[in-house]
Amino acid sequence: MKICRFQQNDSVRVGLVADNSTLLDLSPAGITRLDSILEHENPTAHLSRCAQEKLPRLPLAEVQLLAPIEQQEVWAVGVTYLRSKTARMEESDFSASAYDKVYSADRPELFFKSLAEKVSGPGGPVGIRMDAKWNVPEPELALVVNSKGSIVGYTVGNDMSSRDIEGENLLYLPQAKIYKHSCALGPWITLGTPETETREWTIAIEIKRDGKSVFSGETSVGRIKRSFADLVHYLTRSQEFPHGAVLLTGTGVVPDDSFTLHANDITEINISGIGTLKNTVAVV
Ligand code: DO4
Ligand code: MG
Repeated sequence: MKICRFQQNDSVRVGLVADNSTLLDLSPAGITRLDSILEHENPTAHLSRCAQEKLPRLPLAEVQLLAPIEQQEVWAVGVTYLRSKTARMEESDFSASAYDKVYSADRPELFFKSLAEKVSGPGGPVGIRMDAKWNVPEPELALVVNSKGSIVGYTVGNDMSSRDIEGENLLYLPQAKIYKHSCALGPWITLGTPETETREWTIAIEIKRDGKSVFSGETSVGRIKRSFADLVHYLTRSQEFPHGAVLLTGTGVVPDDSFTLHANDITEINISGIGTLKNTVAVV
């Protein structure tokens, strides 16, 4: 089951995605916020009951989808794929041993990424810093975690990053990773898939410039080195998330070192069990 946030006229509502072109507006069933589903003890059963009511059907093309997040903090883990470790070590002699060590250490690299209100949604901008020369998208599976620390769903994430700033000095990581429009999520949340099934999903990205493809790449969720339970365990250690959290699980697709994003490039990230998140690059 897939749930989304959308705007129609001036109101923000929650929808159940019925198929590739239609959603059911859940507001007549009393569901006006995602958290009423995400915090429910059985989100999919709750939603199935609500969906039995006669609900308005809306063409997806006629609504504005919003980032599927309300008040959750967004966090990210890094260096969870071998490809990411190798890319990071090549990017910086200075930091190479830190990336090498964190890939095999018990404790993962974990960093704060964004406040909910700063996240870009489907069709929104993703930023490249005006003081960076080497910028990339990072296509990542995002775990949707409720306030009890349970993984209740998944969405598509983009952990936009400035590789020259990150490579210059590890201590610049927050500047390389956290700036205006540096995080995008969407197009919706897929609920109720067990980790074993999610690990079969593929993550693909295509970047288009002036209508032509300039980069494409693909990986599999199954290549993430750590279990989801382990990642959430470290996220929630000595920490509370009263509104839940969204956790980006790291990138396994890194373009060649000669590639950098340009303003107006289009990024399209598809995760097979979820859908496609499309954004336009803007200099910030
Ligand atoms: O320390 C660098 C961050 C790596 C990252 O964001 C990733 O692997 O996805
Ligand atoms: Mg990342």
